[in-house]
Amino acid sequence: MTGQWRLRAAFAARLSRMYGREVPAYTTLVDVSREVNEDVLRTRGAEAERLGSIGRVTAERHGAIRVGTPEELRQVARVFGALGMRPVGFYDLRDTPGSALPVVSTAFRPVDEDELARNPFRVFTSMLTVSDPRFFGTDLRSRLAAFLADRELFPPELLALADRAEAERELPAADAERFLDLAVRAFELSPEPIDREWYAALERVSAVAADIGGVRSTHINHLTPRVLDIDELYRRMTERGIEMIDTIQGPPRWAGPDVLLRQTSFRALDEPRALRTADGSVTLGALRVRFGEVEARGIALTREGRALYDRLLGVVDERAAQRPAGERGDVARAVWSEHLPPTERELAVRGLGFFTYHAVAGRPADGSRPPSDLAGLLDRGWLRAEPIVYEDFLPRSAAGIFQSNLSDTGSRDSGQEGSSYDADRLSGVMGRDVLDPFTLYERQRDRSLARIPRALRPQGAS
Ligand code: OOG
Ligand code: NI
Repeated sequence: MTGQWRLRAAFAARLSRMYGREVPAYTTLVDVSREVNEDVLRTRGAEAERLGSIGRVTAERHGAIRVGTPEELRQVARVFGALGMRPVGFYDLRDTPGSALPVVSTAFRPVDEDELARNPFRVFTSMLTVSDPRFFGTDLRSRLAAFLADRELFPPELLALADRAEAERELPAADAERFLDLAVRAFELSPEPIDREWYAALERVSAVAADIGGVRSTHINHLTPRVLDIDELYRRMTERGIEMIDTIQGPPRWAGPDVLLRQTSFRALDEPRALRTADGSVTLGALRVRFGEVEARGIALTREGRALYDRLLGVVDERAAQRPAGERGDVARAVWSEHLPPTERELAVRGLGFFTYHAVAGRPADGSRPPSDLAGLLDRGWLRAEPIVYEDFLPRSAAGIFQSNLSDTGSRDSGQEGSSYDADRLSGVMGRDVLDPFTLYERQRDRSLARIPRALRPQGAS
């Protein structure tokens, strides 16, 4: 029998092999990431593993895929359900200024601590908002709906195996093999010729719409390794002649604790694709839709911490607007130093970051009674705080990653009323709850508090 987490780990590993064959620069990225991680481990020692064991970090990937319809999203949720991955978070990228991104998204990932520790594979999954009149006029919308209704992304055999794996939380070895084979195949780039005119019609609205609705299959858009020093990674990739986008998205590099998520990518590569022209002949063309991305993960922020982060981004925008573009990093670092606590302890005490709390064995031997506040408990050695890693995504970085790899801005009719999508609507579509990331982190913290003796529970903590 193959249990769910082994299925998930095997799927991630096979997807990685497949993607490496399709996009050789990805293999370079994985190699350089591994080198950087080994170097960081050597120079920083145990501290390097504070946000995850080297085993976890080395195997860690996130993927991104894009589907066209609620029905397709429901199906993909079944495939990920088989792997113990649940939808977490809702991201609406449609209002991104400057580019047309007609998608709403969620991320499928494991939610339990031990499952995350075994294999944290996650997939950022976007669904085309076909019914949003800001992007698609009546005629294009009905042609698009008909095109999408007519395609099949996931064969019935795959879905049947997925349902079984989800219900039984395992599959017999031979079925597991078949499931993995079909699942990886569903995300390969299809050699089927693309209708050039149809693709171009969608591209005029949005390159993302064409990538999703212009072809009869889906494919993995990128697969992202995790790295312990993303600035060093950026330097080494650039040294190898790989042209990276001009920034690292998310928080700046600074002397304080890493929070949330920092990401960067290199540009989409031209890939040869067969194109069918209006007269029916097939020619070889090239499309640019996929790219390489890498990320560094930090500490999850509480709702208050996240609100502060979002506010600081606004401050950075304002100040950076008055300075040359190359100085944004310096501006961000200055803003960070003014407003964010420089230590993990402070992040915990000010309620800005998520931690688990643990009673320290052999606590103070001077016979004193434990203080009642978190700061006292930490400072006097009664409790130890371990950071909780941010397992999710950032809407602005996601939009930036989508955008930085598009050559055209596309078009959007902002005079129209957008159709409303939210987490509830996506939950209804999938028949599964889109989980709230904050609630998941809170639960993890609260479980740790419940395990420590009552006398050591900080006042005000739930
Ligand atoms: C997804 C872009 C978002 C991330 O890491 O924020 C993303 C896509 O391009 O389909 O993957
Ligand atoms: Ni990504």
